[in-house]
Amino acid sequence: HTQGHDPRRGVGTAAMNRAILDHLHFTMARLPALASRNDWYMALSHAVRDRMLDDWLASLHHFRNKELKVVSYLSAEFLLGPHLGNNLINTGMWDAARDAVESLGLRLEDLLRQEEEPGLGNGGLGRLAACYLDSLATLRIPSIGYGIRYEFGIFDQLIRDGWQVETADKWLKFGNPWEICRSEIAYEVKMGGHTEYHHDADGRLAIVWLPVKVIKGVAYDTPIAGYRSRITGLLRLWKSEAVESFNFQAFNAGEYYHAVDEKVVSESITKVLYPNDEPGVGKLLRLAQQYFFVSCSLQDMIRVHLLRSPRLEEFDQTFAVQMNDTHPSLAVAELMRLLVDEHGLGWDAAWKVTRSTLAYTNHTLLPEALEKWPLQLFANLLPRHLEIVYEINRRFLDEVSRAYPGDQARLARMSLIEETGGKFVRMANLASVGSHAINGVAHLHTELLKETVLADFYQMTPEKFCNVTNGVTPRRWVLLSNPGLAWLISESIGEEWVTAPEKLRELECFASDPSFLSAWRGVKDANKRALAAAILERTGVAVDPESLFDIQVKRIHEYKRQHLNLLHILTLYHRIKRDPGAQIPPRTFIFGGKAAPGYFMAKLIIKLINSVAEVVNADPEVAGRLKVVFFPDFNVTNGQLIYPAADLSEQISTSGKEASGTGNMKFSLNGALTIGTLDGANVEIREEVGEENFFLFGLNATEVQALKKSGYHPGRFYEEDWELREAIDAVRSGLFSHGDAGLFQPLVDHLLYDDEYLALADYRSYLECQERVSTAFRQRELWSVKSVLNVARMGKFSSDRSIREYCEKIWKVPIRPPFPH
Ligand code: 26V
Repeated sequence: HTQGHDPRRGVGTAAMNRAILDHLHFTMARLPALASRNDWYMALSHAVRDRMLDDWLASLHHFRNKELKVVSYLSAEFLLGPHLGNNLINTGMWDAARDAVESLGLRLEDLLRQEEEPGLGNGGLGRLAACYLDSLATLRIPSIGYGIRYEFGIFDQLIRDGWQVETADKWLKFGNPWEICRSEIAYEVKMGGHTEYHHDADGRLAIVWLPVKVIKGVAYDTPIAGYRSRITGLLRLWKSEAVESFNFQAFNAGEYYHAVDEKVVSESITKVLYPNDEPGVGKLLRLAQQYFFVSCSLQDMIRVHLLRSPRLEEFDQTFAVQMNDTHPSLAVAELMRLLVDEHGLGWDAAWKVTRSTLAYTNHTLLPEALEKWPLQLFANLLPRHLEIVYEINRRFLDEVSRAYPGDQARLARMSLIEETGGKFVRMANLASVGSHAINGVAHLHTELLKETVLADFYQMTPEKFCNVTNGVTPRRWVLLSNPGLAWLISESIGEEWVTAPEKLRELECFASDPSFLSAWRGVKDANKRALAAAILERTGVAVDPESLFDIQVKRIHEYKRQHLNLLHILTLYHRIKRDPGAQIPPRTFIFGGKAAPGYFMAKLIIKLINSVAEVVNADPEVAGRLKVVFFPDFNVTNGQLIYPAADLSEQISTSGKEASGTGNMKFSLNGALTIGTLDGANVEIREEVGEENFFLFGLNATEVQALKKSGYHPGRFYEEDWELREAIDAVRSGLFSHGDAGLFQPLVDHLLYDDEYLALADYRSYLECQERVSTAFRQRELWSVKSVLNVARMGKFSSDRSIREYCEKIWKVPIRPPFPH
């Protein structure tokens, strides 16, 4: 390219300054004197986007290159977080943009803050997809992320009187400079109706699906910059619209308004993201969302494939398709339908190519989280797909009976259709049967998957199973969010760690260098002061940056045990009140996370956190020693502020319940020490950082199973541990609810009489472990050494490593050498 000569491509300060002013004028139609902060943000973002286009267009061209297999990541969620800062980092334009913005009398920080983050995901699963897009582009692998362009992403969380209140996330309100609407890339998606069988002129059977409704999906493309890789990935999100035939020439007003109603229905498909961790069964609109985006994506892939080759039997050489959980698992039936019904392939040829194209990642073992759709609902929306599912099932169960003659129970368990008490389509079974590879997201999770929910499938086809432990991108989660730490690391060992994080090991020898350790601590302290300022601004609570920042941020769920954390806080509170001389280093407990709107217990836990905070923070007897904060609206943007400021990372789920966790990795990469159970990726983090640098407590997964089997009685733990009793009784007494003893009764009863997640069983072990934390934190120098060693040994958890493993084990995509710098 002609960078440097062509002012539209120049990345120097002067060229950027010019470009921003040009966009303010030609794109935003604003005079500088009258421009709002959003106008400047938009102008800057357009200037940055312009400079991503050469690489992007070159990268898109790769889709036509027969030699290159394209990775297609199908996900109902992409929790991207703000683009601007990340794009400046990855493209290397940060300094020029900052200087250009300053030359205009503005501050880059302010413009970065202006961006509304695209919160198109619930939590870990959606954020993982976003980290993987970053790594795919960084590793120069041609890739497309396919998903849904929700008009409203995950709700914004407000806290009113200690309760969570949800408000609509109007992220598109001021425009989105990062997306390009490709009106000409659009597909029709049928829904409802019935099927008919006809014989054509040659006597061949033709299957016709006569839908009651047809919806159009339009592509919205967003460029995903790789880190200095000159490759820009594609995120293609589908928006639903009414089809062209939308009838404006209706005969009468009634029909006209009916046509308008139809348009509203069509557009409603991609209106809103569902909170996926809400208990309760299938909503029709959610099934429609899943089918809609899967169908658009597969039609798009087939179009791309046909540009390369007319032979659809070779589709698996063009695309490796990863299904992110079961949300896109309709891909199994839809690809069969497209190949057989629309493109005339025989069943066997279609099945062969379907299986070798698709792969399935499982993200949870919780039985209530395994998707299944009521058969009638499925039949009504997708009549043709149900026939296909039946045919897949018939052939599959034949195989099962051949492999296990007479084993009726096994047949019933493996069937794609559940028939015990109400009929359902089991999406995990569909995904498993239709894939050549099935993976879990951490070593322990994969082992448990093979032993529990997918045991029958593992026994029949063990070769399909593998593990790919999750990872996070060090670009967003260190370089962008923790520039102080990134700078200190690069000063010491060079910059290669950003794409070769195993190099972080070289930090180990700095762990004995007092001046390095004090600089390290200086970075942490500055990050803590920044978080303290944000806490004061958003909650009115003043916290001491010198205190131990003990942080638990993640979705609120009983299995994650925020209430166990609370029991520790209550115990410390009582200990200090009983013995004001108690040697307990000052702590600030910080919580953050959203509860699914319909999940009563999770919302009650938020209320309890806020109620405990109210009492503890106002009590002069613990002033300067304990503070409790609920940081509202935990999202990617807030995470970037919070992870770098943590001393202690809370990863305290019941062992065997958290598939992997990825927040655990973000904390540790930013120098926090972990207190955690042997669950998910914690196990591997502890292996890497060393057991002496990890605070372990609690039952392991085997012990959890054994205790449950032998009959767990939480009441006994309550009876036998007076400090636990004191903590629970305080909640029960109304101390935290202005005397209203009933308010937290459901939570207390749940703990005493059920306690599905064994909080009471792990209480004592957790407390003892927290005492070890307190002791360790008093030796600040030693704490910093452990912090450095944590970061030095976290290289494994870069999402680049995860993506390389997917390439090798599942996608069969060659790993390209790093881009020469
Ligand atoms: C769904 C549901 C639905 C019913 C109520 C309970 C419940 C709980 C959780 C979920 C989410 C399942 C899928 C998911 O988000 N899994 C997360 O995936 C992350 C990325 O692999 C992983 O780090 C988290 O441990 C895992 O929970």
